[in-house]
Amino acid sequence: MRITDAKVIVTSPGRNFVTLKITTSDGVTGIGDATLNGRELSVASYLRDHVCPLLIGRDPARIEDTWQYLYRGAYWRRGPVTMTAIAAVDTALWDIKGKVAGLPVYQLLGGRSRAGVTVYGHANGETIPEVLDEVARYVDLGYRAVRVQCGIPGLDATYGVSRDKMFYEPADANLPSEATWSTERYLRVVPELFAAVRDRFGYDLRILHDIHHRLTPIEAGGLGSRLEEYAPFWLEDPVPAELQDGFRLIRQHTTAPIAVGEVFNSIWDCEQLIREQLIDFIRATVVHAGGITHLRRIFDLAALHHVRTGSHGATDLSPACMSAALHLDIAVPNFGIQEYMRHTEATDEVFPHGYRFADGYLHPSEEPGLGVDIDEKLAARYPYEPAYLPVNRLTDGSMHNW
Ligand code: GCO
Ligand code: MG
Repeated sequence: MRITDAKVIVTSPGRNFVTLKITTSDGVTGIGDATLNGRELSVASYLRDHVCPLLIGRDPARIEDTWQYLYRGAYWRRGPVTMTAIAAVDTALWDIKGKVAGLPVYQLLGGRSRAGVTVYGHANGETIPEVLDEVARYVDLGYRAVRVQCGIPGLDATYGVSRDKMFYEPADANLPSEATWSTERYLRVVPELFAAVRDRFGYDLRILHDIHHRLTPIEAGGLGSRLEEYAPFWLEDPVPAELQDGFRLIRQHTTAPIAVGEVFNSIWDCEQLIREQLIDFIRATVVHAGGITHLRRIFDLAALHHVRTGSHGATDLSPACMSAALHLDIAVPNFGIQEYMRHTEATDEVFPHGYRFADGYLHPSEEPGLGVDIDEKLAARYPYEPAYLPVNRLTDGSMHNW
């Protein structure tokens, strides 16, 4: 069997998605997510212009060899564009392997390690009472874990808060919108938010929070120590993670569990964080971290160092990524939790999939392969629309991390 076609599909059913579809000489097809939010067309071009031509005629069964060929063979290693493109190929090839074997991919990864994949939802609101109502909505839906994000008085917009509660979408403009940030104001609100959530929902619910790269290590250590009494399940991306040594400082000041890695694209981005046990959860995911093959390698390194998984699962990761993530989540020994931001109906229609939510768990599809497809006719009805994530400035106008 040979690869006879590799096609890049760009579609925007409410938001942009890039998908790679590989077809073999036996007519088996596989798909992989290639979406890089705000930089979608760069991956589409990388695939179309530099990867698809190399795939034609290759044996689709040789997943590891193809991964190495695209990684080593590019000479220029790593980076989000390259690794997202490699991920798309890798994911599509696993899909094909599963279909050829007649097995869901998780069976090829060693089989089930648990009954279901515990997921968390993203409860948000302008005010603390609004957030509490959203948490209640998730609890009613059966969620066992909820991430809480609240507006900051005096700031007109902040990460994680939106009008479209269930379908949070940060890429909101055709040129980056500008938000204002104040660490002082933020640090006053978060402990109040945690106190209110614990007060209303008690301690059985797992509570998470995303700091979204906004603090310095010492600020994060201080916030973590103030939140310890509310037993956070994790604090996410407390600081930008280029400086991995900075996490030692956070560790010296708090036992609040730390989750990092949604912007990581290779094992080398988290090798020190994992080896020195500076984090508790690794948030890398299939689409941005080199596919199932490479993410499994990251998860295995993490398992040796008491680090659990907590993969990114925002709306900008398509159902093709979510499907693949769930096969890994159900199989690996050190699974922690999976983010699950629901997609809109339009997105779900373009990507018919077999995973389902029940009782706070997501369950991977039992169909052979990954159990996800793309409806190309429908996809063609939604042309690409430029959309960017916002940028952030301090109150004096200096650029800050968004
Ligand atoms: C999350 C993330 C997202 C990102 C988005 C960027 O934890 O869900 O932080 O909301 O901002 O995926 O494209
Ligand atoms: Mg995040």
